[in-house]
Amino acid sequence: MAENLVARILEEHMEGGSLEPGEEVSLRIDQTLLQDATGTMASLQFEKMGVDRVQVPFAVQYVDHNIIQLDFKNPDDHRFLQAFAAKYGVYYSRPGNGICHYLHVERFAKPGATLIGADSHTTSSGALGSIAIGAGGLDVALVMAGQPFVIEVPKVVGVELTGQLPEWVTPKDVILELLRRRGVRGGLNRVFEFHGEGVAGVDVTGRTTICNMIAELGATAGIFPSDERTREWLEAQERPDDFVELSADEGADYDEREHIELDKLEPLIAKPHSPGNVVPVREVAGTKAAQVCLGSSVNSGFEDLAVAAAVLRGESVSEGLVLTVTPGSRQILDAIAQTGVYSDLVRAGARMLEPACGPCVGMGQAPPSDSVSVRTFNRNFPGRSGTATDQVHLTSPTTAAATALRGVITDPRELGDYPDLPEAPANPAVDDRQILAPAPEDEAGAIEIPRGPNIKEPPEAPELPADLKCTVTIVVVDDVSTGDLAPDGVEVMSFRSNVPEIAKFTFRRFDPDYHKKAQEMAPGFIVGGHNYGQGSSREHAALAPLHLGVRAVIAKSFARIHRRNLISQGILPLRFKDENDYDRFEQGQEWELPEIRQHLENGDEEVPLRNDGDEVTLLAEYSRREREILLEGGVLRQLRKQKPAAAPASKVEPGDPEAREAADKSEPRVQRG
Ligand code: MIC
Repeated sequence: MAENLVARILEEHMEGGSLEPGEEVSLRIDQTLLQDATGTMASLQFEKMGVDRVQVPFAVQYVDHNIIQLDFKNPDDHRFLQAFAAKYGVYYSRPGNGICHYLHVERFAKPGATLIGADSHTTSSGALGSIAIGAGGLDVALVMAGQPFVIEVPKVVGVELTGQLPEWVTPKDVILELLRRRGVRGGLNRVFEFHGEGVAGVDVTGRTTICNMIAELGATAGIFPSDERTREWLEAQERPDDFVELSADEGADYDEREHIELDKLEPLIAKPHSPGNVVPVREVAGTKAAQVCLGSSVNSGFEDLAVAAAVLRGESVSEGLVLTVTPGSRQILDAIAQTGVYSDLVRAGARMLEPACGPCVGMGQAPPSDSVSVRTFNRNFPGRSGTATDQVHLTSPTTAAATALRGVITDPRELGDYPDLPEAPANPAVDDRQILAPAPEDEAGAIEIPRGPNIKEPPEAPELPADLKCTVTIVVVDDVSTGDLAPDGVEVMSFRSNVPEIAKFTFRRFDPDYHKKAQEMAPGFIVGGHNYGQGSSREHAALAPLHLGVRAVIAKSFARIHRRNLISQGILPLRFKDENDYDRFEQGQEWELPEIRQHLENGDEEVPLRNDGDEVTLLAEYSRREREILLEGGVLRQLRKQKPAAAPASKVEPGDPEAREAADKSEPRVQRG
């Protein structure tokens, strides 16, 4: 059978289970990634696992999200993370060095490798032919402690690209086209594998954009073959030895197929308030915009910024709006400085921001009330920008640049000929001095980890009781995002290491007093619609409800990462057997899951939920592994029970020379700072 690329890489990393779609497979992981907003909690959880040093061949901690230092909280977290990284064997990328996804593709991602990261956009590294998957912090901590990563085997969607992108149309439009076709639920438990003659025309930065936003489809990952483009990229990054050619077999099998004719694409835009709400730019052209934001974890590559600079060269940003520009990394910042792109943007009136996630997660630059903000970002969930009444549109850098020039949403094809762009510098400033290597093992024991007053231990669920009687604390609609559960923005995100405080913001968009009510009603249920918990990997969206006494979420369907985070934290995700039953639920009702413990022990897939003679059937579709976690009350409690405590299924035993050699080979060439 002609094999696709995903199957080949999974097979090479398989340690147990089966590769049948829908079954669980356990994977050997080559690399892990944490960023600061998820990293403190993951590190606190790692510390509970009783392991002295990370057990994966390569682990890295980036600092790129909680960058605004309004007070002590974020800098205290950065200091904690730096010491944690040095002590436990993790590379540490300093604040200001860049956005984790850009940096990982530049410096560390490898064709054929597996990467697990505590950020949903970890998928970006699929651009270099890695299987790169976003997960909750606790899941990443487990992998760092040496456990394999167990995952439901995804279906593989073969996306054939043919032809060439027309002028002004960009890789962002490719991913927006997939979102237009499939919506934000259309990628659940799927990996999108790109192939076909059109692939060669998409460079690594463009592939990164596509793989980054594959997360918006709810997908597990996206992947490109490793080809000439990959080789050129790795050579420019001074890591030619990381190149291996990789592609699917001729005529490979796929579970589903998509075909995108690149020549036929046109500029696209996602309207408020969902990345799946995609229309051609011409349908909204002429809409007045108050803000344009270029950059962030997508579209902050050299070419993305260079095209905007060329459009704006010698012109001025429209009087009616403000333009912000965020380069993806220090390397890109250096490249735009060397080539005059920076200067063109500055002269046109752009507000230049440091290389960090920035306004994409509401770290400043909130737009004015009720105004249209046109962003090259990946998410436009309501209020994510920091302004409750925002009208965020997501689009490509060419459409964003044309809009910045004209002041209204503009189809960039109206600008006429495509401008000449400066060549990217042949030798980008490949410089890893801002990525600090961990302390040698014999010095690590002496490192003290400073903990600021905002750093608090994570909560843990109790064991699952025999029967579970709970009050419905809230009933929410379809597509609730993790940003509704644990909001974005400077204020809330500075509590990422403090669950009791962050819990006060849970569901604030629906009810600012939710946290008080939930605590009064505890133990509680949350009732949700489809795609409950879409978006980010933040496990705070599970930890905060846990702190408020939530024991189960009953929904029509769940987003992949959030469902997994609920289970890891000991909260039951249950689905309606009959979706119409959703309408029977109201805040304040008491319902009971009788003999829930017994049902889980039996492996029953249907469980009753009762209320005064009324009965609803719920689906408890768990693997054996998931049932065991839920019965114990979460992964950490389960680990504590196991003897010896938290023994890692280490791939690199100290005395195992073969494994050590493999690990050494995969260590990147970063220097101690
Ligand atoms: C996002 O884009 O939503 C984030 C912020 O990067 C999150 C991570 C987080 O919440 O810290 C994600 O994508 O997982």
